[in-house]
Amino acid sequence: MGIISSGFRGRRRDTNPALPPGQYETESFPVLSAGPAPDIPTNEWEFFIQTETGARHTWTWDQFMALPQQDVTRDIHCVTSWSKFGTSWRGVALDTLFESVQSRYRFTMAHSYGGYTTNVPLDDLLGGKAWVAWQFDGAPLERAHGGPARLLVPHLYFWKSAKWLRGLEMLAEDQPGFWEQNGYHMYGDPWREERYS
Ligand SMILES: Nc1nc2c(c(=O)[nH]1)N[C@H]1C(S)=C(S)[C@@H](COP(=O)(O)O)O[C@H]1N2
Ligand SMILES: [Mo]
Repeated sequence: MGIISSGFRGRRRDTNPALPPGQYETESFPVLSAGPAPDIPTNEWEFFIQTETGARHTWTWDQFMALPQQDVTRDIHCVTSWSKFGTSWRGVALDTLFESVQSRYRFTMAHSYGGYTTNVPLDDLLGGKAWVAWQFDGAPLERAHGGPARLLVPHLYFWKSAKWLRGLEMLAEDQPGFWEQNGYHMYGDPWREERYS
């Protein structure tokens, strides 16, 4: 009997190697927002990166759309335990946006329209690991999911992927954002189950 039950266990979803510990797979795309979704027309949208000198690099929507675009397909993992495999996005790599930015600071705070914040180390935004995404599944990103554009940092829990992204503030030291001040982990690696601190 033991052999049979361990055989069944081997086919359970939670042994799927693509599923981080404590997660289950969903095919739907839940909406999780701490407040109402702001309405940002693209002609009023602006993205900024602010450095220690006070320099503020800004991109209008048209300037942002003129940058090289990338199509990426990644699994995403929400701290509330759902994971969604193979989500498809189009957007601008943070590597591209940081090409014109000089900073010695190694940490960032992502700021959203509406006031949401979340902290991400600079190393986790560079090296092909993060995007400012404006398309999901071939269509403009729905407002509920962060449109016109959101941060996409798929290797960290999804609360780090700030919706309605407005800009990045460079920081000398790591500081907690909205959920991190409310008990979420400062880093949020789903493979180490860094859910809460
Ligand atoms: N601006 C903003 N970004 C946010 C949030 C939020 O409340 N406001 N929620 C975060 C959380 S907790 C998760 S799980 C994901 C949810 O993204 P989704 O609604 O597209 O699934 O967005 C993250 N980004
Ligand atoms: Mo979340």
